[in-house]
Amino acid sequence: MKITDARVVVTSPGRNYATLVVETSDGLVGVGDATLNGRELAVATYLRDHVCPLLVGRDPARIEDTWQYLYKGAYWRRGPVAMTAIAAVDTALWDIKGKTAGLPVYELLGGASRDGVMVYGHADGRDVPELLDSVAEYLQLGYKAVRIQAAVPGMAKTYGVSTGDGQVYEPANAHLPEEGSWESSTYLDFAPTVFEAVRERFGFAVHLLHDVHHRLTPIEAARLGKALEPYRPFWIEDATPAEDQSAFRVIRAHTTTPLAVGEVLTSIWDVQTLITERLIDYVRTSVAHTGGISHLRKLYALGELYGVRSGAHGAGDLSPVAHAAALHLDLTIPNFGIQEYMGHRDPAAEVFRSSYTFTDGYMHPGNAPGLGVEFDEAAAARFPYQPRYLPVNRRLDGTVHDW
Ligand code: GCO
Ligand code: MG
Repeated sequence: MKITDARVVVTSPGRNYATLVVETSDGLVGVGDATLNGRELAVATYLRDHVCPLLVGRDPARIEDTWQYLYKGAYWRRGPVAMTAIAAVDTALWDIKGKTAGLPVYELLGGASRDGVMVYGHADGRDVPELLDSVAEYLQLGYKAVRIQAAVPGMAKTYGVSTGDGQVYEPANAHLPEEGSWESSTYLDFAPTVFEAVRERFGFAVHLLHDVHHRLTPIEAARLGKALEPYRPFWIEDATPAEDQSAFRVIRAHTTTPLAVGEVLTSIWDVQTLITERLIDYVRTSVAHTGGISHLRKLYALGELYGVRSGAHGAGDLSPVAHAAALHLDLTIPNFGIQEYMGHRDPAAEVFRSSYTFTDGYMHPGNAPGLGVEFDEAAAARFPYQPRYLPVNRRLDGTVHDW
């Protein structure tokens, strides 16, 4: 069997998604998610101009060899654009391998290690009462774990809080990035009161997660971790900017609150110190941005050695193809922790027909051969790409801060 065609489709059914479609001489089709939110066309170009021509004529069964060929062959290593492009190829080849074998991908990865994958949903509120209502809705749906984000008083916009007009909470603007505002001191006083209110109303049986989105200094993050200890968070995420691995030594020295990081990290080398020095508890690297199933599986195996569990990024800007791939891997690894699940807005389901299921807080990838997601190119053509930017964040004095 040979690869006969590889093409990238960028479509916007609710938000932008880039999808790699790989066809074989046996008539099989594999898909991979190539979406890098706000920089979609960079990955599309990387694939179209530099990778697709190399794929045609290759044996789709040689997944690891193709991974190494694209990674080492480029000479320029790592980085979100290259690693998302390689991830898309890798994922599509696993999809094809599953379809060739007539098996769901998780069976090829060693089979299920659990019955279902615990996922967490995103509760949010423009104030604490609204957040409490949002948490109640998730619990009603059966979620066992909920991420809680509330608007920080005095800030024009807070990350993770929807504007209430049906827009996803990461407002993407067509012309210029939207601007949010931030002051760490206000946030640090406010965050524990949010946890206190949620625990008071719902008790301790539900897992509570919180995303700091890279905004604190190491000692501020340490203070937050300590302040939240009585409320026993499942984790605090991205407490400091992720690229500074040594920051986590400071946070770790001060608090037992579990730490998660990694959604912007793209390789096993980016988390080497974090894992081998046991500086974190959950690693958030994703199938979509971290070189695909093949590379993420190695990264998780490293985590297993050091007691670090998975907690993969699964925001709505990772397509249903990436979500399916994540579920297959989550189902198999011994050190699974939790999987983020934000869902996808309509009309994404018209373009991506997925066979994964949600029951009582747990997801399953389904038993269709391959990944179990069909990509409808005719439907995709109805939703053309729309230029969009993620927001920029400023401190109250105007200084650009991490968003
Ligand atoms: C999360 C993430 C997302 C990112 C988004 C960027 O934890 O879900 O932080 O919300 O901001 O994926 O494109
Ligand atoms: Mg995050």
